[in-house]
Amino acid sequence: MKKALSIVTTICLAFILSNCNNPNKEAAKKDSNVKTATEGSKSKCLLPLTASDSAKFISTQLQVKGEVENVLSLTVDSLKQMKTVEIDNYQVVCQSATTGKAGKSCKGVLLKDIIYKAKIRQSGHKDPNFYIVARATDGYKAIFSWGELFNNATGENTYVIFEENGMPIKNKGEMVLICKNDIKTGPRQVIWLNSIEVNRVN
Ligand SMILES: Nc1nc2c(c(=O)[nH]1)N[C@H]1C(S)=C(S)[C@@H](COP(=O)(O)O)O[C@H]1N2
Ligand SMILES: [Mo]
Repeated sequence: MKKALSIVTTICLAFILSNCNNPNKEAAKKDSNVKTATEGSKSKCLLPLTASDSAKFISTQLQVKGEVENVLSLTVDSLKQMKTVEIDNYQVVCQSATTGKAGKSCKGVLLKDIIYKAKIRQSGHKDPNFYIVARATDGYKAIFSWGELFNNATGENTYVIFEENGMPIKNKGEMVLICKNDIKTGPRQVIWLNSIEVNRVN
């Protein structure tokens, strides 16, 4: 009898606790009618956006910030002043697909060179534990580690591009981050790129 009573009490307590007001839940409820391109594309890669919708996501500035000595605000014009590279046969392959679209030729700057310009606040060679977050205006993001960019072939294959097949990147731009040596290039391609953030793992 005593045991049955304690089971009932436990169930009641669990029920009460699960109904406690969770502020995150409330915020999520409130914003549930505001859909970003990323939320709407859980299964698709990008929402089928009209030109005027995608215009809202276009970013003309790229902020480089976080654990850096020089916070930068870059534009396509400032990237053009840096060492630019031609990238041949870049193919976007979605995580869920086996084959991608035809390869494109692109023009861009190595992400590594951008981060060199901003200069990571690194105290010495025993301070390599940084991660770099590339974010887009729709909330999409990709991460890279310091080791990948500065001590691995990925660093030679990760670019911020601003031209595709000789043309400025319009409705998916103005700048796009790509990592050419990823097996599936879709997940770490960041369209509408607007920030690069350097963070230290403490
Ligand atoms: N900003 C942003 N970038 C993004 C996405 C997104 O939803 N938002 N989707 C990704 C996915 S899942 C894929 S497969 C590719 C699709 O790129 P494409 O439209 O150039 O083929 O972009 C990636 N980059
Ligand atoms: Mo995708």
